[in-house]
Amino acid sequence: MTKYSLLSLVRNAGRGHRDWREAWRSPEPKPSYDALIIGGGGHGLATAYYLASEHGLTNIAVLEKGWIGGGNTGRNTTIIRSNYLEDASSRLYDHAVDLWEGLSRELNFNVMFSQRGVMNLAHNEHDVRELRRRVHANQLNGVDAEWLWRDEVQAFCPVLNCDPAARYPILGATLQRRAGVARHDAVAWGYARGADRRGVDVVENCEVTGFIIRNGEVRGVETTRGEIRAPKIGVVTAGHSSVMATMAGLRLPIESHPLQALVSEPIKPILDTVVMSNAVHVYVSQSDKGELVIGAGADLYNSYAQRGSFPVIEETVRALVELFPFTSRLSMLRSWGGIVDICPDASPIISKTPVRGLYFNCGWGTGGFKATPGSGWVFAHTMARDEPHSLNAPFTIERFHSGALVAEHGAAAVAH
Ligand code: FAD
Ligand code: PYC
Repeated sequence: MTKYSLLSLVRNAGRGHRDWREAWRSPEPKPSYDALIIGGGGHGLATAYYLASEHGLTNIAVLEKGWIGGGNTGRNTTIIRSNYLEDASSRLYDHAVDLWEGLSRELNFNVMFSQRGVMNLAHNEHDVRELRRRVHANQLNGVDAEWLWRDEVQAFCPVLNCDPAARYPILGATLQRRAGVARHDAVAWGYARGADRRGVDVVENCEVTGFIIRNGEVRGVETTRGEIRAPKIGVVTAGHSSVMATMAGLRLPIESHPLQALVSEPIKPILDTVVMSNAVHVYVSQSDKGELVIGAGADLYNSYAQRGSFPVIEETVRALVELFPFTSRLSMLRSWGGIVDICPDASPIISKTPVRGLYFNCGWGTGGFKATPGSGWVFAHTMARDEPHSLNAPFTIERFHSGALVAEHGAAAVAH
């Protein structure tokens, strides 16, 4: 600890929880801006930050119906990796990992990016073939990926049940060492503070209820706090993308499902990597507080409720105990759900729309947290230049007409 941070700690401890400087302002929305972002999750806030920092657009606002980070950004299990199969996805997600590596410094806010590695387990011959194919594809794309056989998996993660007599024995695993986890709230807070300091208005408790569209061009939005005009509007409302599209007279090829997660009581450090298994279906990491952070597949029905059904939790915990038998005596503390918008090819839409000036960034499904900085970066480019960056050009809405899908169901690694 430096002399200055010690002084700051003493000064702040001495005054109790009073007179904290706001990390970002709470401005009244202005009647008009040069651009609006709808949705104050990580992706929306990152878009606003990069619009200001990379493209000089500072007369802009983020409109959030609740509180920033209260959607999927604050509800996810924070796994970050870029080991996707298709070239287009590898490039997009790996660009995000590059940005994650410098993000705490860029924002001067500790997002606690911890590159502890992510393993995807193989439990049968099909898994082995499919995952090794992905390792090869990743290596060809410059994404760090390794294949581990069972003994190497056991050495890398000693608490994992690698008994060959297990019901679904572990035959091997992929390992991406640059992958890991980050602190989800800090990502929203860091981008909000960074955007605010560049002049962006972050407006919470402001729900968008309609679009003002004239002659095929977007002119503004109706909100619970009045009408706000802008010639460019980016919609980044995971879980409600179809709802927003309908307001603009558009239809998206998206299905919305609940996705749940849960945490155990805190325990001493025991798991220093991230383990994902599709076959028994669970993924798990250990938080800095000591809780095991656990998730699995989406609930199969469509819903806009931010909670799922108990059988999914039961199945998830069963899989957890199978892979980590020591967890059988752990109490679970709490569970929650988010709503994930899933495209037919399990890849996102980052795109212009048939309405001029209206852009959508959505469909990240069960796996968009990892992309947050990269998604904001390319979406800011798309909005500022009115054309996609080469990194997101394959992810337009038109692909559902042309058939140029980016099929990533395997690498999405979460059943839906
Ligand atoms: P959000 O954070 O949901 O932000 C959208 C915002 O839009 C919300 O705050 C919402 O209130 C706001 N909004 C909606 N409608 C309106 C309106 N009309 N007006 C104004 N505001 C509006 N991804 C990973 O990469 N790794 C993981 O480990 C992972 N685990 C997950 C686990 C769970 C349980 C869940 C639910 C998701 C998980 N994901 C994971 C997916 C990831 O959370 C999302 O893809 C990502 O966080 C989406 O970020 P966002 O900023 O687009 O959305
Ligand atoms: O995309 O890696 C992922 C993920 C893990 C948990 C939910 N999504």
